[in-house]
Amino acid sequence: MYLQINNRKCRSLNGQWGFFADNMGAFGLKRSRNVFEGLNPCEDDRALEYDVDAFDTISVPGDWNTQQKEYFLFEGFGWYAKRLELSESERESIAKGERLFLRLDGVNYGVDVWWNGELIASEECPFLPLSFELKSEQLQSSNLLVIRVDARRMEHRIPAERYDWFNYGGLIRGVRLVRMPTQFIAQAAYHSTEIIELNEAGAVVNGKYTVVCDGASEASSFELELSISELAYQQRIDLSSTETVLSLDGLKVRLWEPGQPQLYAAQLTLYRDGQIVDSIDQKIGFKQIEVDGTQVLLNRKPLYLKGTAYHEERLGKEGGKPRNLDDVRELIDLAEELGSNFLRLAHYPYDESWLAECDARGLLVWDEIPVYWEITYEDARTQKIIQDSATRMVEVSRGHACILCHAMANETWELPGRKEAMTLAYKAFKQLDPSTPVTAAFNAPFRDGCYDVESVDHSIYEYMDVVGLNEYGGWYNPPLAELKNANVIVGSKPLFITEFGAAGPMDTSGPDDKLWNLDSQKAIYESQIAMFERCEGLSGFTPWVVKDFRSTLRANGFQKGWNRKGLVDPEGNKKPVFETVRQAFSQR
Ligand code: GCB
Repeated sequence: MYLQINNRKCRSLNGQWGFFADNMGAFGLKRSRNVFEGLNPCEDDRALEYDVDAFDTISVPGDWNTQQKEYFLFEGFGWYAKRLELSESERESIAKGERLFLRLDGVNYGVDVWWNGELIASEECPFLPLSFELKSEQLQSSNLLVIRVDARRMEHRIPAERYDWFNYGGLIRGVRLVRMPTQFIAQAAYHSTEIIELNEAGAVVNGKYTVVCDGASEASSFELELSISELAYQQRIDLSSTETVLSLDGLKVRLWEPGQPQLYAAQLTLYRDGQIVDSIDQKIGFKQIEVDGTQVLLNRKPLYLKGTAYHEERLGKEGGKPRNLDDVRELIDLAEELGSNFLRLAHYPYDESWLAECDARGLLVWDEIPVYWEITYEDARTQKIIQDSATRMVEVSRGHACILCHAMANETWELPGRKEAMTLAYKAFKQLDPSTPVTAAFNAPFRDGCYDVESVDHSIYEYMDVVGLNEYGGWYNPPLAELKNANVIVGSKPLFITEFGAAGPMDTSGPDDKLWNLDSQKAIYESQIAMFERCEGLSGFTPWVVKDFRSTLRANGFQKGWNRKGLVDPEGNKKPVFETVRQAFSQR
């Protein structure tokens, strides 16, 4: 289930955990499984060889790769162990009906969870929040939590075995225990703003609030109240099912948009037989996205995207997943310095703190499920991960004001079963968040001096509300000289460039037509940007990529395990192209 955190009080389990790197996947087999049953190795010979209390330690959140040298290239099973005390009063309240959930904010990749030796969950829904309920009878005063993270790259997974980034494994995001009342609001998301009237002072809008409650039984009567005090707005309804969609009509608001990120505090309260049983606070924003021919309209105005594209990798020469909010903020600061209005959070779902930051800063966001390059669409396991990822990603993001579009793929092509499998993602997106455009990033060959996405027969193209194009003119193909008169064809839908770029290793220089130096990187950018300016009707562009990032695919002498196409180097030092892009954005 998806348990939204909002402002709920949680007990953080972040910090030091026991850790064992198991390259054979040997634990959990036969007698060795006793290791996570918490048996005392001195008292019980079945556990003689294993002792979770003697594991090395590791920090959570954090990938394991950048925490110790010997884990750097480790892609197997990582076993995490933590002992947890629960007070008598905590256990009593849970025995009386309060509920307790273990929440993993995001794991790479698969996960199995044992609570006091009992397997309570096995999931493959990478990078997204997972919650598991712990029942009163499973709780003791001292408990052992063991989590196995399976970070192997596998053909049936998304992404599959080959991709251009680094496989940072482990409990990459926070872990917490969440105590909830018997009946509670599990999810609440405001979305689908429709502008009815627009003037200088603001707008009159309609919108929808989807609320999912858990535990509400027929024996009692439940009511749900929404209040937005700044707007003097209140609505109270009887709950007839666990999922409810509230219609908000005729609200006079200031709209949310880049440069004016107006947010409002909303409060939802759940009543049982007239008594408050649960309540949450969240921040919402009102913005309308429409597609009009080949234009994207934000609050009825044409939108030109000045984008910054990311990997979720922190600044610093080691790389690694962000470990705290400051790491995330430093990365988003770069987009603001560039003058961007849009972040492409490529190629997998990012921690929710990115979305909250972008809500507050007024930056639009593209989120993306990891359907990347080769995918085994016909495999039922793959289909399930695609559908679960699409559903969970949108459950997390749809209530955020910053969301511009949901992406179902990056650079995929016609392999058997593609359309059928991607229909699952499309339906999940549209069912949960009908007003947000669906998109994907496509390749198009450079033919007759042009890039034309519609010249390629992509079976998923019909699902696109807006289209992303990745092209690497000047870098992969064609050479820089041919870019001078090149063009991008905008077809029947809004099109924006989701990737272009060139590598620029630090401290290099050279002629424009020779690759692998900062000067030719800049020349390629200038030529590319000139092409975008020539291209009529283009909806914006996004350089690939803000920062050099680790990738095992990148193995020449300039790369040494890093994709060097960043506007800044791993530590955040700016390359000359940073200024090129900043200026181009400032002229828009
Ligand atoms: C692409 C991919 C991106 C790569 C990039 C590159 O088209 O979408 O993940 O990192 O090219 O640098 O080749």
